[in-house]
Amino acid sequence: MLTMMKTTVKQTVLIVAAGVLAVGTLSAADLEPLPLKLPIPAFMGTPTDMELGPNVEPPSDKPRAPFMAPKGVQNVAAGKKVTSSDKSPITGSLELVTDGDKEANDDSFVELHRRTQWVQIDLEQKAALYAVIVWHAHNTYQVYRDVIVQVADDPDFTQNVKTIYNSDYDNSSGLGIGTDKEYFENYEGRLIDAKGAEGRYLRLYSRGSTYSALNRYTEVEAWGLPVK
Ligand SMILES: [Ca+2]
Repeated sequence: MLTMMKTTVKQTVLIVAAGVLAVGTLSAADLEPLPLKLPIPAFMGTPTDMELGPNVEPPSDKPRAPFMAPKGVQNVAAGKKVTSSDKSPITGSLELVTDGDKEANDDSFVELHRRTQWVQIDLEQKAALYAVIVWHAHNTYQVYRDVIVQVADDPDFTQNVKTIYNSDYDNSSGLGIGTDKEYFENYEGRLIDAKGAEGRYLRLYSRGSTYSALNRYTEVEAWGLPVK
């Protein structure tokens, strides 16, 4: 009897140890919901009269589920310098992309010219990114085209380039065919799971929307941890 009990305890210890190993480097205790602050919704409900192509994610009338990220992540894009493919934006200025104001107001966004354009944020040091959230324009129903998001080690995007989102299903922006969904803009912004992608520079492309040929950026957040 005593021998049997000893064996059971020993087996239990082994099973627990194997369980811990199987979880990997991040356990549930290391995660917490991303502490997002959302802007005021500029409209409610979902559109009923817009035709949805097969590449557009049907809009949801439910709040987004909390996103679990490593404890201690910060918006490492906050207040950081923004550059762009468009040297003379039509409306607003580039610092509005990271100024923390993501309300659907006329003074919250920069608006770039037509066709494919990008904004780029210098995070000032390499970071492991877990979630990138972009608000293009949540003032009215619309779907942005060719949303492509990349991280890289250098400002020219030649070193260690990683694409974390690409909805350019017909390669009209020339960066390759993407298989991510197009989606309706709303006050929640689009949360992109960056899966720990590392880089110092973050670049976001777009090619107008179903509402406007222009490219509006209200805010971009990049939640991550510095890489030493
Ligand atoms: Ca802003």
